[in-house]
Amino acid sequence: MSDYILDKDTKIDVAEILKDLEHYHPRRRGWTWREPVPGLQMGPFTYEDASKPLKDSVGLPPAHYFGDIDPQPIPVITTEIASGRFEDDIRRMRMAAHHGADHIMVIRTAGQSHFDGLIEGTPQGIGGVPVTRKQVRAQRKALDMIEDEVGRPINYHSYVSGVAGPDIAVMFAEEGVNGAHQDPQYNVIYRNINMVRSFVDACESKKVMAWADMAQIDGAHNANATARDAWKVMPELMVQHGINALISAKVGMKKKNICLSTVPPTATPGPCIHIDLPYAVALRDLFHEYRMRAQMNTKYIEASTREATVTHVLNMVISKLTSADIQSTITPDEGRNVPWHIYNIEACDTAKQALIGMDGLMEMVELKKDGYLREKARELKERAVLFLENMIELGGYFNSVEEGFFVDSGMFPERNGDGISRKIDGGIGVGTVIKRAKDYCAPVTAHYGYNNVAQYDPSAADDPAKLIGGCTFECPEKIQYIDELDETDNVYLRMDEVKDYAGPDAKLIKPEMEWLADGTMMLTMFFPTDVRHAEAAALEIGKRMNLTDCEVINREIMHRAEGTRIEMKGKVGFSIRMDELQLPSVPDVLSDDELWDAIDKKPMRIVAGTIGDDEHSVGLREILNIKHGGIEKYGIECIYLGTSVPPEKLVQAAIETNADAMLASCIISHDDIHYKNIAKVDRIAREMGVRDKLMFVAGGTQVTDEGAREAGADVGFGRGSHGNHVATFLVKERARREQQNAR
Ligand code: Z97
Repeated sequence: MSDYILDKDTKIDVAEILKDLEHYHPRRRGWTWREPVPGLQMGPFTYEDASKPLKDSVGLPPAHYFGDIDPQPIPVITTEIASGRFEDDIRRMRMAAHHGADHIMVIRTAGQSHFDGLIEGTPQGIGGVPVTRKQVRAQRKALDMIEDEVGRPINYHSYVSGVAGPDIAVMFAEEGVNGAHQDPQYNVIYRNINMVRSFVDACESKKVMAWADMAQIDGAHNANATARDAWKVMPELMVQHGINALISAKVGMKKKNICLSTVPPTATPGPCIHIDLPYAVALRDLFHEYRMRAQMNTKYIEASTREATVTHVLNMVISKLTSADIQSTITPDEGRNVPWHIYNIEACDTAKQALIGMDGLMEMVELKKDGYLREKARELKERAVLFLENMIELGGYFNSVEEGFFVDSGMFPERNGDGISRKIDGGIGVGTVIKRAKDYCAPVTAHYGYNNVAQYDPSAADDPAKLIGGCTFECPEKIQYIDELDETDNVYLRMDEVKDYAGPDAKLIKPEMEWLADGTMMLTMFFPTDVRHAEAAALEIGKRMNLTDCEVINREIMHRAEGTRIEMKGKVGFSIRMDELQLPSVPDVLSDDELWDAIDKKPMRIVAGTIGDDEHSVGLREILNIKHGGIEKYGIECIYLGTSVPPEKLVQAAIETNADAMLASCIISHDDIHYKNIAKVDRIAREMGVRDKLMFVAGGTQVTDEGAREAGADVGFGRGSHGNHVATFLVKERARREQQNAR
């Protein structure tokens, strides 16, 4: 086994993950929920609905105001990752985990439900990427390392539906996949896979998933996404959930592992909470024994990330007012159809921010027990029950599907006759279900239904794999691992093409949105014109900036004639050498707390002015004023002398007020007047015998630290300096001088 481990400040080396994959086996099975910590104390706050904090993570942008805390909500947070290159997805998973995702869902983009077996290797193919054993193993291995890094188990997830469902379920159980979508209704309705076959396969798949303690997500969200009007299928959604949940429980899945995939069905500008909340309440009433996987509404999402984010947050208000055990975050990715790193991460942050922001909400508010909410919820449940009764009258599920009962655009019992209809003796895999022969025997663990093991060994009746000394579930070394099969389409070739950009020792760098070195960047621009001209102008600008593959991915009208906001993607054709980058120096700054503390312990007073004939006071005020984050903020007493202060007056004022420091600001720089005036202050202070006692800080847009020190100041602050930089210098310099004097 390789001894590769992650270093928190170094990029993950995907090549290392791929090494020795043949012998890698996952270290655990099963789904993990977060550990709630009621009354969690973090920084200055107490949380009611938070879970165990992470060891290493990236907090929300304002976290630094609160001691860099990163509280984690209770629901598991999902991110869906599938850029098409699993090797790139591994890096995205690490970023997502650090932003709070602990459910990484790899979506299939190849219509894999129609593949009748497992796919090996890691083909990129055309038209989508299949989920394969190698991909799953590599990603689980990477996630095993990432979960150590963040200090929380990460659930890895993909799909078991489809003609090869049972094969995939077995592979997932072997490879330590922790959750999967499994719903025979998905096969039937959306993939036209034969219904008899789908339900038989579902039993086998669910049995395997139950053995592996995997969480299951159903496919009801697809009805929302497919229906003409998503809110009209609310009664049917409950029926779909019920069918899959009950079959799963009967096969032996624990109810706490059966998750309903629920979506607030409508979106703004509809009055969405008014419609979605009664539905959410009804669903939780009916299915209180099961878990809720709250996905966001994707049906009505457009390319505006702002809009998608608000929808996401409104959906999470519903989650909070009702419940969500898993909170999904697919959001703008899906609407924009651009699965970019930043959108995965932003959506994780949106979930974390919204849920933590609503911490403790239900201690303060309560959903009404009567009136519209409860009446509407009851009505929806009644409609669902009627739907079920109607199915029974028709002879059951199969007949109802033939009758086009599902995804009809009418709100049941209204019917518009436009539901999806499938034939009992039609669809992919029709006629493939064969009754098991009397002597049928499968020496495998977690097999559904009749299995005549006793004919060989009665003592193996409850443990068929005993016949062969354990199957792949008990003996992972029996798993047949097949590496790449396609010499022209595999991870090694893809990685070779971008090797100079990859890993901790990358030599080159390019902007990236989706795949390593894809060169893609997004530009946001505003044009004072209508949408057509704006779009054409954007593309022309892309061309003149030498970008290739320019495409407008979002356009928002500010006013039909006055203006349009455009977001455009394009690719740069050049790379930058890492060793030629000019790295900005790291400013030496103490934290706000440290600065407050230092001034609190020992007060400080300064005098300040723009010196010579300089009337430009804006910069100095930025450095001094509390309003602008200046040094006053830390309790430093500032005596502002005004503009055009003669150098001798600055020194005198410092003496008269018994100040610790003089701050001289000089913007005008022709004939080096700024440095000449700095030198004057220094000379006068020396002549008056106070230079040693006074710290002398110079600043201005044309002032450099080096130039200011040469002219006689103790330090120089140029463009981009802030109050905390100056305060840090003053506090540190005072301490240095005190130490020096003590010696
Ligand atoms: C999600 N946001 O949460 P194929 N089985 C079920 C599914 O829902 C799906 C598949 C299989 C969505 C993402 C929609 N769901 C995508 C119950 C897909 C996928 O290989 O595309 O046929 O299977 O899931």
